[in-house]
Amino acid sequence: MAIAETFTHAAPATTALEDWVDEIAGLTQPDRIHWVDGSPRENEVLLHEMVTEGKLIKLNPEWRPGSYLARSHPSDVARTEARTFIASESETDAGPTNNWADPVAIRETLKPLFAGSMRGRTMYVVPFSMGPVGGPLSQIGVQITDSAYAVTSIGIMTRVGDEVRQLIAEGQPWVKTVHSVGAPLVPGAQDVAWPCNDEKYIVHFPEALEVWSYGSGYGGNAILAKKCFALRIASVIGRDEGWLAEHMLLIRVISPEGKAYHVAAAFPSACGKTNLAMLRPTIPGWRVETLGDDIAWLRPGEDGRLWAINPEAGFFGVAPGTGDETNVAAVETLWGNTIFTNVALRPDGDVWWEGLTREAPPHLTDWEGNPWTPDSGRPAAHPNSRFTVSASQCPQIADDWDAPEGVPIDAILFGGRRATNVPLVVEAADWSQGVFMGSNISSERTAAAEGTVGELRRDPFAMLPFCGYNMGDYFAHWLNIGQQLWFDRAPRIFQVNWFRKGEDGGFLWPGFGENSRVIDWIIRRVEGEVGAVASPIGRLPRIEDLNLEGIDVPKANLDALFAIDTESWQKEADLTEEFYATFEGTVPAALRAELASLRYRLKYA
Ligand code: GTP
Ligand code: SPV
Ligand code: MN
Repeated sequence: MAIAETFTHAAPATTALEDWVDEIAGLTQPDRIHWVDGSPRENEVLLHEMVTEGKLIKLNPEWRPGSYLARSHPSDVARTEARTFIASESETDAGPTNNWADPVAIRETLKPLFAGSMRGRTMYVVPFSMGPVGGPLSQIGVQITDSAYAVTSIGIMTRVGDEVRQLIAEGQPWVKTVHSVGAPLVPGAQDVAWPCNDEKYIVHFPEALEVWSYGSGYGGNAILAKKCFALRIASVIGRDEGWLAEHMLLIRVISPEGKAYHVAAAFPSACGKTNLAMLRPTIPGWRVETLGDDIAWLRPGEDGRLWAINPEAGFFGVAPGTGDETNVAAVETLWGNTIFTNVALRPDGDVWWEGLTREAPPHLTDWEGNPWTPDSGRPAAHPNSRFTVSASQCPQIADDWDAPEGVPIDAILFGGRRATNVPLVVEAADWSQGVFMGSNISSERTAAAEGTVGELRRDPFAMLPFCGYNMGDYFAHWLNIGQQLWFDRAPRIFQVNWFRKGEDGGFLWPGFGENSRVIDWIIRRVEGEVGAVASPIGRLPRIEDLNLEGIDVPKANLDALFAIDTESWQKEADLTEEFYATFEGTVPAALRAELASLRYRLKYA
């Protein structure tokens, strides 16, 4: 029996939803429609079907129960920023950092692509909630997709179920998202393991609250609840309603005295969010509980504090570099019930990637399905290979991680991957200097998006690929949010950089669990327990205030980690000025004033 027949069942009548589903089915012409209910049994059937169709490899249940490996098409391994568009009514609303598309024209472009694009396939209708269903900070949406891989991923990353259809029936606003891999099957044609299309479009309609994605099966292009909705569309909703949708991890830090603090941190893609989210402090007495690893929605509360939720329900994390020595909590999270994409396969039916263990196994099948040995001269796992796993499996997830009202934030961190210039940690004097720091994040490119790895680019608030509206307006919105927080209750803002390198090209700071030493200093600053040294770029720690007990970081490294080279910083200020100049005058005066005072301090300090 076809799966659609097995699972089609009575659900609350939601005319608007059903009309829309009919309309999309009329356009895309699927063979079957399957209303996804999010049940474990449905998930099992979908996974089983994909194994039968050769789309997933079932891993050896002895090592990795309930887990699967997907191998993407070699061309469909990361977000495609050049094919990602914001189709706002006015071009200025998308500018200058997004690709803008005229909404009327792009709908005309998309229509023939989607016409018949689901022929021979099942069209899945997936109702989902971002944040706990019905929560005050939560939002709902529906994804239509012809990819079962996307359905099972959405099932892990969001809350899927009929309660969402109930909310839609009750008239709650919802976001419409349509996804097709763009690979219709003509009768009798053999399907491939990873259907996709060379032509790709990831198009957002912020006014209509719609996302249309064509041609890609990869995470950020296909799990539309994630970057497309929870960041690009949600940032627009947040602009209009007075809150923030951010590319941030969320943690609770518990001090040796037993006091809890909440920290949100924005780092660009593949720059350490999942790692910090699952931090295992190396300094005695400190504990970290995980709340989220990629996205946070933050809203000023009536108490003058900034409250945050993680709208997701799972982790779509970078595999390479995840091992017992770096992120043991992630390794433990991945014990089972995980979908891996583009990692290597071991002969015993388990998975492997660079960094999982110190030594590579002697024989593997690489992410493209070819035989691999350690002297093959290429990575066994794709650098952007990922795991998809439920947040609830994380051994250090906070008990109340899905509390609908969220948690109050004490500190916000901005960071990037910078081999030079940016110190290990520096504190902003106030909200406006903090927003200035956020607006200036720059980072070396990683494998998380197409482009040249290693090249330095500006990535304000780690939101360059994810802000759904005008970046200058977004800066102003951050400043406005600050004004709604009561002065002494606003989170303190810090800039961090785990990636500074020495002259030998090695990292100056051991990173990972040792980052707890930086968190310790940050919390003691929040508590006003330690002083700081003024520098032209912000407040630096006094070395004697850093807890460095039990690690062996040479004095020369410490000096280098905090060295502020005035000349390089003047160049950095020039780059900021050039960057701001691309904003056609929309950079708020307060940030231009921050730049001017930075220049002043660099000159006269
Ligand atoms: P996205 O999921 O793409 O948003 O990435 P992310 O920000 O969650 O990055 P993640 O934590 O997955 O880290 C990406 C890479 O950075 C991995 O290879 C990590 O091993 C490495 N990394 C993370 N933290 C540190 C650190 O403190 N020091 C060093 N040297 N590398 C780190
Ligand atoms: C990122 O690239 O920031 C990710 C992966 O977290 S994706 O969902 O593809 O955007
Ligand atoms: Mn991310």
